[in-house]
Amino acid sequence: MKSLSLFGIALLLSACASPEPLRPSPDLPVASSPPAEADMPLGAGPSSANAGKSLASRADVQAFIRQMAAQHRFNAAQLQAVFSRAYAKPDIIAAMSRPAEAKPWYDYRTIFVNPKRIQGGVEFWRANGAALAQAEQVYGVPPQIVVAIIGVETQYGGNMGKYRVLEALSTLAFDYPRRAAYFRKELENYLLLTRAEGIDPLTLRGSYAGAMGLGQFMPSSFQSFAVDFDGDGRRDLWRNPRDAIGSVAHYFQKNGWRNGQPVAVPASVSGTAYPALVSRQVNPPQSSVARLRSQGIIPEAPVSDAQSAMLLELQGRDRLEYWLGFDNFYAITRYNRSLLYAMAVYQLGQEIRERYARSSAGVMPESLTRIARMSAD
Ligand SMILES: [Ca+2]
Repeated sequence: MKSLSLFGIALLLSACASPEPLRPSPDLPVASSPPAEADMPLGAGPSSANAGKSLASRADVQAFIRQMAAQHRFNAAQLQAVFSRAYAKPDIIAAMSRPAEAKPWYDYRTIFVNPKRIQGGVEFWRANGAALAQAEQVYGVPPQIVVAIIGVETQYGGNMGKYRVLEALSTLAFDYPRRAAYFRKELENYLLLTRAEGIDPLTLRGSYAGAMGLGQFMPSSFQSFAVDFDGDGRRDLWRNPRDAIGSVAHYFQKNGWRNGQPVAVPASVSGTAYPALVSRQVNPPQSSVARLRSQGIIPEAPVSDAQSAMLLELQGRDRLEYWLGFDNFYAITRYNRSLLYAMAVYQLGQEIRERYARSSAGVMPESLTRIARMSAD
């Protein structure tokens, strides 16, 4: 979920309805984004009645402030002062309401798995090797996954979002009825976390849905998974890559990542049974490699027959591609509920890993390099 300037297009998120994702974009495409403010009709959308008025002047915000004071002992006058300097942003409602554009895999892939983002990942890995190694040791999540997430989410911190988080969350909490309950809770968590971290809630910036920092954490995910990985007493996911790396790895550890297990492998298909077995929505793997094999679906790399697996069908430029996705593939979708997102993170990570190993001249044994290359192909 980041800004338009980067991609100029809205990407799809597979639109499945439930359950609530654990992290970022509720129904938001990753890397989708709001249009430039200049493009927006002034006063459009549900908040036009409140155009130009501060959030503090609204009865619904007043009720929210009273609730925060009662439930969490906030100082109502201080919150009042904060909201008197914040405004709803109608362009956020417009961006949320715009239907996600479905892109075929070959277009989606190009946006994330490209030379610039691969090279950026190698540089990020070099600059943060110690933190990545420590995260792998502590949480069992390999560097290439953490690096690829940060690369896909924010171009390694190059694009963490331009909206005041307070205004993004308030706009969606009070002017976007369809998701109001979700975003009110996120706003509540945001005020709690900024208080806990000693941060002025008016200062932080994020995506138009309120996702924050290098890994684009929603406030509730920040509360549950952000860690002070460098031990300086603060959880800073904006300017401290070490904290961001630890927090992304911690997120994966708590959301089903299985250390040492595969993510996905290419497969060949034959016969007539496989089309009905293709996973088109985000669900945990419900079959086994052995069962899929018996239906004519053959993994093209060594993998245990007992491994849980789902069959993926991706639209390549010239033909359909088939892959098996495993539990760790599903774990990536916990970060952003999209099969294409998970495959992009995986393939970007493999490319970064291979390039990093090659450029580190002999650091990685040839056999590992070969495996990385095989999985990336
Ligand atoms: Ca820290």
